[in-house]
Amino acid sequence: MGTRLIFFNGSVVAEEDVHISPFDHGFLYGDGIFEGIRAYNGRVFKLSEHISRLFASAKSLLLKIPYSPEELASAVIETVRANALKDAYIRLVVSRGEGDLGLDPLHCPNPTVIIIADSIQLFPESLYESGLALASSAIRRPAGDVLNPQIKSLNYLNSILAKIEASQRGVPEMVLLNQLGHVVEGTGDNIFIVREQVLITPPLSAGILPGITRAAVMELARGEGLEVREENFTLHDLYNADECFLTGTAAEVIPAISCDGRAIGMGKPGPIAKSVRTLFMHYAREQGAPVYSNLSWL
Ligand code: PXG
Repeated sequence: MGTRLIFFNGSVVAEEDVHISPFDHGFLYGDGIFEGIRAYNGRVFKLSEHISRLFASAKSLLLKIPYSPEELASAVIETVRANALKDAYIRLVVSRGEGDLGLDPLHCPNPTVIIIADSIQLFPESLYESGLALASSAIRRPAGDVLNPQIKSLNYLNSILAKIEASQRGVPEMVLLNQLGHVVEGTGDNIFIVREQVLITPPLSAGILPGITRAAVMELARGEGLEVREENFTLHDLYNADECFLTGTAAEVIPAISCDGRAIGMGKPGPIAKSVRTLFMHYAREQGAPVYSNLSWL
């Protein structure tokens, strides 16, 4: 892998030339926000949705992003182009910036903005065919009045604790519940179950990240005439579902075949999960903001 080119506070520079202060509050306190975005086939998927979600997270944290949404969208495209990528995983990070050794964000006048364009493989390829085994986590997602899961912040310790549990339980991914015992999401992905041909996913009010893949899947499934409901459900409902799958920018659409040792449905990827995955992968390749004005060489 050659040197990656990174957007860093307004210019695209070599990875080695990115210097972030030890006093950056993103590092000291996890004070900042991010987006994980993908480019497929020379197009950035759902770019304006990701930019909007970033600005919504920033608003809640009173973090002033020093660019307009349009400027930031162009910076994402410029970074992918600078790295000559067709398919990419893009990480856009805005931290509170350099301050002093105190929590107060008012002492951080200049947010740090970074865009990385690289690749990601969240789960091994074979799991997309065979499906994931899940386990339910003892770690609860924080309630909206503790740390709102709708804010995509740099504090991922809640998910990281669950990931540690995943490796100890010998499964690739965990399912988290909220404090009411409702299933909410995975460590970095949203969850759907299928029951009698109906897709069910937890509502935003359960305390989830409003996933952009989740929204795309809901729209695609409805376009195929499938019923999709946003409804709370429990582990019992998950164990007894006909099918289950997870969605996320990194995870894409991946079937799940068991949870806590209970087979879900037939214990193999179900027909709706498979067709939603196929629909999504086609859609992702065709949609999105073009990175290269002349797409003919692709
Ligand atoms: N829930 C959570 C908690 C997430 O972090 C999603 C759902 C899915 O949202 P999108 O918009 O991507 O469909 C996420 C996104 C990783 C990784 O390495 C995961 C995410 C972002 C970046 C990296 O697992 N999660």
